[in-house]
Amino acid sequence: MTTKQRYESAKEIYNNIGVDVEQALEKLKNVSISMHCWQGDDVAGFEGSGALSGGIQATGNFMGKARNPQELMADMDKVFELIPGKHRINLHANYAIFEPGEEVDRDQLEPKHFAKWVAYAKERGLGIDFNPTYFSHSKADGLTLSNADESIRTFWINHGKACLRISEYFAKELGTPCLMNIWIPDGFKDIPADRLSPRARLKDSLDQILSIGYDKSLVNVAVESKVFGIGLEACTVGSHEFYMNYAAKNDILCLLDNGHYHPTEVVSDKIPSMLLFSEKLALHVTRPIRWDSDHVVIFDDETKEIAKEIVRCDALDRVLIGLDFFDASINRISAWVVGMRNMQKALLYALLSPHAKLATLQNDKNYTELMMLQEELKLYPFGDVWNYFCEINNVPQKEDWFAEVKGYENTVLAKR
Ligand code: RNT
Ligand code: ZN
Repeated sequence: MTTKQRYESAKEIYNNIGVDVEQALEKLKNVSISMHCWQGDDVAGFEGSGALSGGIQATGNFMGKARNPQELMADMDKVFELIPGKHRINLHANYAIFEPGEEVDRDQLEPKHFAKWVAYAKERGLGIDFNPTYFSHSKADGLTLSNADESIRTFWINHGKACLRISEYFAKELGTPCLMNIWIPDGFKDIPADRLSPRARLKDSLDQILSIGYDKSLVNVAVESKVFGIGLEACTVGSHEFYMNYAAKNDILCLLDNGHYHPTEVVSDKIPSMLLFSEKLALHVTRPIRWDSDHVVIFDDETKEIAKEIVRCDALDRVLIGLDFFDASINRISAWVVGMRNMQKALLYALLSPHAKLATLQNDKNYTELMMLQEELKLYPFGDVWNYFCEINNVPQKEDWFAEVKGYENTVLAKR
């Protein structure tokens, strides 16, 4: 049977439970996922500053990591060839591209230092999202925006302001709003004596950054909380309560990273609550194994549940989906492709669920049938619809994309 024939048969099976498969494919085609640049080089960036700091870690030493902008861009191109749809790229400030002699510190960054990224994105019709980089820097040993040393705190406030201007530049150049997400590693290894003052300083620093004024139709500012980091186990200044309140009061976005909560706490459950109170929500989809390990996103239960909540809340245009993982132990391009395709698969899986029917069962307290149907749905011919989606979007189906990655590994990565 051809892919198309399998699809037609699957479509009929889904139609029988009231799912409009064509509409699902149409919706999926229009979802752009923000692909994080930092999977390509283990969060190294182009400053040559050395070790990754801030309590995050990439482990492994697989061959062929991107060492410069050209290599990173070429690797990203390879990924985009292998995933259906049109997407976005997510850059960190430490991926600025300087002309020789043009190097500046992070508080002095300007749009021109990202002109090459804009050219890259324009040529390919991609949007850009952005992140100030508050780690891997001599002034970022433990505390940045919450530092008691005013000169260090001011340096980081200025970095935030510079990044807001750069985010506006991206949005204007590319004609699509830029998400600027603030995550800082600030915290304490051991029991602090004062949890209030660092948080008060962080609050003031954010106020100062936002005070420069920016066009809200161009830039969505988000704040990303965290429960702990390596070396910052006892207290995180930018905690969930801190940022959820800050975002609500200042009408900016919360970004939920599903590696940043207690191990049995799930982001999927938070999505509907957040959407009741905010117009937009941002996500970092990742896979934490026992801690915020940033493993590659797979097609697992929580990824599916996150996708289901987005779809059920009819919020595909309100939830800004980005990925956040960095695995250096396997082919980095394969890692990207697996993660991107899995996020799309999870969305398709959610779009192929008869939500109204299931909700009726819940409302009627028909929990027996609800459980039965939710379980049976798991074996519906989802893969046949996915393969057809790949076919009509001109990308390889099933595992066929891997030969491309292997070829690239042999001809390009192995020579680095
Ligand atoms: C760290 C946060 C943050 C980073 C990136 C590199 O725990 O998840 O989003 O992963 O900014
Ligand atoms: Zn994150």
